[in-house]
Amino acid sequence: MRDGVPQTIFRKDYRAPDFSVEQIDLYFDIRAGYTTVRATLDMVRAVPGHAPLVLDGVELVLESVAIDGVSLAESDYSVTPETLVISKVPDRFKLETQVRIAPETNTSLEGLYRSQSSYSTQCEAEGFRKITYYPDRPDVLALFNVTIEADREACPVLLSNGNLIDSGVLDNRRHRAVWQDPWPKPSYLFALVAGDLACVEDTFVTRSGKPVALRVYVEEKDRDFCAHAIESLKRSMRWDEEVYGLEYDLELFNIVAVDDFNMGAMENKSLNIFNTSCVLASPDITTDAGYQRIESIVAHEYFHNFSGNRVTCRDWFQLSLKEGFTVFRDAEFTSDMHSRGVKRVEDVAFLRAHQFAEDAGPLAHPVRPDSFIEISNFYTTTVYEKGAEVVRMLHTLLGAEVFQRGATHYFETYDGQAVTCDDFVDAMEVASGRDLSQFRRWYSQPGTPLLTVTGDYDGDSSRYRLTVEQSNPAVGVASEVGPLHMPLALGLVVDGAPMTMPSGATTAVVELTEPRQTFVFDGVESEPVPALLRGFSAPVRVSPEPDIDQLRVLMAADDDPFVRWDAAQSYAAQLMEATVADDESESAFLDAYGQVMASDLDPAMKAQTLILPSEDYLADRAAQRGLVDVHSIHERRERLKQMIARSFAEEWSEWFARYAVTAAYEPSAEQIGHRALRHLAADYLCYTDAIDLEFAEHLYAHADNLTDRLAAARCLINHGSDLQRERMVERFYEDWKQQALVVNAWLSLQATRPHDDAVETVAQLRNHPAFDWRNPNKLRSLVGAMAGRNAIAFHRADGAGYTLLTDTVIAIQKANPQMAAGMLSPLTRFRRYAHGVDLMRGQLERVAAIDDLSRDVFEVVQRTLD
Ligand code: 0A1
Ligand code: ZN
Repeated sequence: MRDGVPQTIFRKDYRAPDFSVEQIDLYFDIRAGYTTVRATLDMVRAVPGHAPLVLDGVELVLESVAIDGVSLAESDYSVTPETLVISKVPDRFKLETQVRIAPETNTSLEGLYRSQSSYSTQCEAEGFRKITYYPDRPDVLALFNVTIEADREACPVLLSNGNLIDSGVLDNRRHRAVWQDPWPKPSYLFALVAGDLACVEDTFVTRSGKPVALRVYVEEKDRDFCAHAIESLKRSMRWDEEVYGLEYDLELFNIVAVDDFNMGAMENKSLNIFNTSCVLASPDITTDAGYQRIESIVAHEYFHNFSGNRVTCRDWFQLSLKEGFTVFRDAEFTSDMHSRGVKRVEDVAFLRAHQFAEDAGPLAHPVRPDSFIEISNFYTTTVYEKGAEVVRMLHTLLGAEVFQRGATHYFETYDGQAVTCDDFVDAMEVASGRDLSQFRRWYSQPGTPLLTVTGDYDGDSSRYRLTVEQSNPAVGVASEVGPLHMPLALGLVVDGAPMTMPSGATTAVVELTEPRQTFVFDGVESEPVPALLRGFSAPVRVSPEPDIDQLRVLMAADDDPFVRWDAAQSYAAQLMEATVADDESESAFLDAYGQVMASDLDPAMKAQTLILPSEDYLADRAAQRGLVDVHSIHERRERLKQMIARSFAEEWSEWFARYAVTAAYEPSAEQIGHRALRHLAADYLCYTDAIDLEFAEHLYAHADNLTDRLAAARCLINHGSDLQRERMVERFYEDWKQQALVVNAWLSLQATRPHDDAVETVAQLRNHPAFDWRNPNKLRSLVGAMAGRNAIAFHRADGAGYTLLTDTVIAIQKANPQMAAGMLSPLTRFRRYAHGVDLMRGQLERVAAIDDLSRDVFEVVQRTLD
């Protein structure tokens, strides 16, 4: 580290701000090469005393500073690399500053920067300090007035938050727009966009009859790709009215698409900024999964208007207050719009493959972290997805109606305030009249809890006793915070059917609060198979898993889609993990697999159930038993695929024909389900001997959509001859080189080919004209895809995969610290792997030795190696 060891910030040190800002008037003068920012802050001392004024500011060139109209001399203030300090200020005053910034050379994509031909901002979490001097913390809420001046031709569109209250033409081909946001907000929700963008417009009428203009701004060439985002936005707005009673609070809602963006999207008040990959859609550039992802991200950002913007976070340790809750809200939205079962299964698969691994590794942290060096490193699956699971558990414990009352109470009580996770739980306590103090432990306890279960059936008394013990291996058996409070949505399958509980339903929600607890069920006519976590009612692991006989019962007879899917996953996983292959178990598995194929499950759910557990999930399971051997996992999975392929060879051919979609492409549930089954069949056909992959050539040639094209290309690239692969790679690029997002998919296709030499391919592609080191989507699609989604290449025996990732991280870490730190993530799991522990650690040490390491990367490396 160049400037000494970066400072750790602790949650326990939180202090309310010394000053509040009632209003900020911002003036931007955008010129080629530099921008001048004038800020006038109406400031009030909030805590009596004589504390100096300390403002955050990074990479700003200070040109002037004045208080109440009087310029300050240099001796009146001091400037450090990250602050402006004025030691003597009155209790109420106007502070005026003028700074110069350089968006054109801002490669960090935080603050104001240039992407393609536009200027845009990213201020969460601490980007506003790269725009002007300000108390850049979420508990300082102010009214923002923003004036933007720029060249009329280069930047015909000038946007900021709130309402446009004035605009006009100026001399020298320049023009101006004045925006006023009537809602007080923290600086992280500020946004500005200036550029030459096309606008696609629509209207939404709120339930009380108020029209809202909806505008999506994109590059002219992308004008035709906005319809899906607009429809998704309208559905989200309606859903929030219907489910949460929340009606949009301005007359305008803008979405802007930018190509260079570190994350998916950002919920700036009334001016959401999106990564192009999360908003632009058409059958040729978007997959089925992409359509669904766009809908859920549009919804997520819209829902933040209340969970995040109207009620915001007191400090960044409370990030899950807005993120966990908003992920829960967007998941419920998707479940209501589409299939609840499929959505739950997808979310649990993601949580297990990614969050469980994070929670078991060196970067584990509570949903509400206790300390950080760089907050950008905490936009994690723990804060987002586990945070959402915590909210979901409240929903399960309290029931939908009480939860909804709690949410309404939360939005009403804390409107316009910056609050904490505890305040959220308080609202739920008020609505339910329940004591949730033990439940709060979820916010401070890292690690995935383990439930150890034993069942005891007594036929004479028809009584079944289920004993559940909870522990948390990551933090030791005697966890610091004590046992957690969690809902178990239990069912019992008796004689091939779910038993009706005394409540009349087949599920009983029981509450686990003790380290060890026994639940008793009477009137159980024969030995039951317990379904422990219907709907995955708590984010835990369960041991022991049901045995194969029990899994077969659950797969066939339980009435919960998650339990059926989970049983199928477990069954396949146990078979792949068996130390010796045994014909009898294999044929029993194939028999069960065939039954699912022949079942009347809806197509999307059937596809989910038939897709074997991912290598990531299998790796997480392996890590519970010892070290992970990714090559053995891959080989075992491939072997099982081969078996399934051969056993059902005829069915796969038949399915490939049967599930061909003849109607024009639309991302409807029916078509998506059929394509999923067809592509599953195509994948299995690649493992049968008799085929020369002609079906894949045909699929590509006749496709009218990206989902089919990628499925076909994957068959040819992963299973074809060298010639077939090379031809496909070339043809795909020639066909789609004009569409950046499709080119990204093309990069990923090559980066995820499960073969050693994907490392060399990726290394070479970094020099391809389609690659751009400064663009996060390209980095993620190429190097990120190899490291995160190609275990065979990444964990190559000679360590070339690790070296390639590390070289990339080192190359970008100064220019874009956030991206670099995020990309390091696969290396942080190094303790899990039998293969290459030393090599992986060696690469982390190589990064650690760099002397001008960014704060972001420093923190990740330090916490990992500690
Ligand atoms: N709040 C956004 C995520 C986000 C976070 C940080 C960003 O820049 C570093 C950008 C976006 C969300 O949850 O969608
Ligand atoms: Zn969010």
